Amino acid sequence: LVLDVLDARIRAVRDLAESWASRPIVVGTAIVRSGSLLAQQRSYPAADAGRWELPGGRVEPGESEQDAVVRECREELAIDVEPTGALGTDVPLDNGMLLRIHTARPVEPAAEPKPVDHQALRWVSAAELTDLDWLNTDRVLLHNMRGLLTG
Ligand code: 9L3
Ligand code: MG
Repeated sequence: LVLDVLDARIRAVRDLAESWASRPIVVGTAIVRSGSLLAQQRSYPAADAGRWELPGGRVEPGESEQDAVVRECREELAIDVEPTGALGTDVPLDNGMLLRIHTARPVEPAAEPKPVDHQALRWVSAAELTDLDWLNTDRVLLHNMRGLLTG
């Protein structure tokens, strides 16, 4: 009986780990230039309109996270970036996906990003980070964002 209970526990933990590992990934991108971080203001859905996030979106089937970072930054910012690493830990989203932040550098620092599908873009200094009304999911990573800007 004890072994049955243990076995059930082990199975439950393994199932949880597997369901977590198989969650679709949404990549966010932390782009730093001259000591500021690029944030964008959502225009949809209505519940999130006006709130700020790191650029990014869902990783498509067969696509690497790095490829998704590059594609999303082209689509949303109209700039080319090169992924350079990871930031913070995964944040669970309401829709069952996981938000995972990558760091990236603009390939051409002089090319100014444009808000293709968003209300606005803003380069934010460490001191200004808390001025923005971040999405709750991105707010979780504020201390990581600050660390990126203050070294
Ligand atoms: N999301 C949260 N924080 C972010 C990003 C890029 C995305 N920094 C959430 C918002 C949506 C979902 O992930 O619920 C999919 O993102 P998108 O495809 O609407 O950008
Ligand atoms: Mg997006």
